[in-house]
Amino acid sequence: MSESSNKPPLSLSPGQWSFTRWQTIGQLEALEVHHPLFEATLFLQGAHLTRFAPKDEPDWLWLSPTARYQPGKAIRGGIPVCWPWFGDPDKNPPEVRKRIRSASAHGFARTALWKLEDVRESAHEVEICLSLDANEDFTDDWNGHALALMTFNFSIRGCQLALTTTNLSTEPLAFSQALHTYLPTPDVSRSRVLGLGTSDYIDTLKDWEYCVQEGPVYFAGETDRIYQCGEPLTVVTPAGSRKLTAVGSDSTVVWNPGPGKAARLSDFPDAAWQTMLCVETANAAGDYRVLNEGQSHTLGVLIGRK
Ligand code: TA6
Repeated sequence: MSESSNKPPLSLSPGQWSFTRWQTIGQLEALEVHHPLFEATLFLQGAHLTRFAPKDEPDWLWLSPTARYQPGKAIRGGIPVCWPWFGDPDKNPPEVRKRIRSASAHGFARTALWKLEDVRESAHEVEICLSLDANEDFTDDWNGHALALMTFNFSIRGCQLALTTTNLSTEPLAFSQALHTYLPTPDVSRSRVLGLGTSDYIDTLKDWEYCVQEGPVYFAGETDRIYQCGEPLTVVTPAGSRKLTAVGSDSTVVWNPGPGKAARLSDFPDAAWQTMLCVETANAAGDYRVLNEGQSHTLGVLIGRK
């Protein structure tokens, strides 16, 4: 994570931005970054990064060709922010579950409108910070009060995300979360994830049975696992390798819908399961976090070159 000492200079308003500009895509507001060294697209809804590509390189993130850009609709692809719970509410630990009043998966942050807090630009990087005050406006979904800050740092090295949660209530706050990264591959059947070699995991497709990983994770149809591991991972595809380095995480979700679920997913072409995979930096299952009043926790990931 970039230290405050070497933060790029602050640009106070859109008029002073050199590389960043507002863009309307579909019905949503986005920030487009056109830097000499990289490009990125970031939506205010969900603090949702949908595109990051260093100059002269293909996009590092997968985005559905049938994604929709409508208020209240999660964008399929990029890096959805799953917060203040991950996955099915009923599959969360009781401490997390008791705060959830919605039946929706992955929390409300990814469809909420975040506030732009800061844009910093330099010859080498762009940093963008957004906030979400999860207050009484969200009581239909959740019983809690917390501030979420999402900081994105883009450079030629890659893109790093940091999601900091601060408990603004007087009660301890239990929550789960994930940075739900979609990655592209020419062929998922010839792709693998390295670094989970001996980890325990929950196989959500085998009635949430506990299993032990042996060696690389391959994809032979639908895969949906919560690994008890927060170590650096390498995703190897026929197009090359990508390294994911986590911060504040001891769980990683690996997912591919396979042909069956792909046909049931929204905004997802039936054959698209063959050209994507998700490696999600998380605090999921037993790795949920509890914050006392005023305490903070940061979940982060650096997506970089191997
Ligand atoms: O992270 C894996 C997962 O929980 C899968 O079970 C699948 O549901 C995926 O997330 C996508 O969820 P979404 O709500 O974005 O369609």
